[in-house]
Amino acid sequence: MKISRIDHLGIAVQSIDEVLPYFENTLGLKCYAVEEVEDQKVKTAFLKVGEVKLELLEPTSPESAVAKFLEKGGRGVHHVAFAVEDGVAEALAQCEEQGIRLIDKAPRPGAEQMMIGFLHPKSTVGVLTELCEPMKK
Ligand code: CMX
Repeated sequence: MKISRIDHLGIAVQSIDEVLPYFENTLGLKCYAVEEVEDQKVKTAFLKVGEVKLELLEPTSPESAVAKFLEKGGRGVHHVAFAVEDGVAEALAQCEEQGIRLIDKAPRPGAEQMMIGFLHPKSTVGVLTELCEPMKK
């Protein structure tokens, strides 16, 4: 697969409203989009740091993967998302061929008009890994 860049870092938070002053006032970053991703049961807020984005993730349901992560004591960086040039479907297929455990067998829609697919952290040295590409127009 060809990874072109880190697209974003996902950061799990209990409340976007509570943490935004730190990112905006202390770090001087600007939140440019807030979006709910129903499928993933999260509300997201995006900030740009150069080419890389930070995605703040607030669970919208106790069933959310992010809610479970926070409940089990997880804090801070939740996942790393790589932009793939040859498409998420192809990248997932290549990973599966190499014995990597997939969370998503096929790409699904995520925030920011991206198609996404997750690899299981047990297969990726403990780092929950997202592969993503812009949705086709
Ligand atoms: N990073 C690293 N490890 C993680 C993790 C994370 N974010 N989340 C869970 N784990 C680990 C746990 O620590 C646990 O390890 P141990 O067995 O050693 O304790 C193991 O994975 C299993 O964890 P679990 O609590 O039993 O959680 P689940 O199996 O129910 O779910 C996962 C884990 C990764 C499969 C699930 O969180 C998932 O499907 N994630 C992908 C979707 C997602 O995260 N969506 C939110 C973001 C959406 C977006 O960006 O738009």
